Amino acid sequence: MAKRGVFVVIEGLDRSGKSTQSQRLFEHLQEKTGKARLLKFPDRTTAIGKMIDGYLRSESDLDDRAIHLLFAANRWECAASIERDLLAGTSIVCDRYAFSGIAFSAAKVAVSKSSEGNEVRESILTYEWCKSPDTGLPAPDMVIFLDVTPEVARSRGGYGEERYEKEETQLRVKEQFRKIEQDVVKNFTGIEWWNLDASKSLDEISESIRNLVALPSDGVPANINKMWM
Ligand code: DGP
Repeated sequence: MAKRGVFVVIEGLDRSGKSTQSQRLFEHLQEKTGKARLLKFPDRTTAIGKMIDGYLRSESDLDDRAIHLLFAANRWECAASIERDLLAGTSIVCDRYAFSGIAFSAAKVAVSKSSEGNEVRESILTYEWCKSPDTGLPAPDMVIFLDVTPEVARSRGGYGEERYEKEETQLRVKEQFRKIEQDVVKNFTGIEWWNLDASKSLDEISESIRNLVALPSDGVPANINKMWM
């Protein structure tokens, strides 16, 4: 039987260079092993992905729970093929996964005014609620989080026009990623979590990622863990 492929997720805030690094790692694994697949979530090409795309561009408005479930469903659409490919020896590089799912939804706040006239921000969805729709998805072997400061993001041309691309939102999302990291490190021994400084040059980051990914490919466990189980 073919040795199982390695499953690597690249996570990070907007403007952290995730998509470039995912592409580079995919090309590296393809060259090294001949069997690699690049995935990106949200996958805007499916029927569910098109609804997500309309929401992100603010062309449609959806209930916060409904859109959260659509993002998760968009990952579930690929779950069986991820598992099949890994077992057939194909390595998978995934640009965002369930970790973005939790971070972006758990970071949502409702803003109201207190009786003194101060702005009050309250979470809309709890962390635990955000975790549950992705429970049971194939879990990656490692998550590489590209850490970028708002200053660096600004120097790269700032955020774009989409719904979450605002500095205040990104800072709250970053806090949620820290919480997820602690959760993974404490409760989920099957996943390695690495933080990389995304302010370095593209080549330096690619090299660090290649060095990290060389480790599990030598000894990937035969079974595939399930998210949060
Ligand atoms: P990208 O195509 O990588 O630029 O991602 C689009 C935006 O969607 C980005 O601001 C992050 C956000 N996002 C990605 N995955 C999820 C998810 O599962 N849930 C939520 N709420 N937002 C997500």
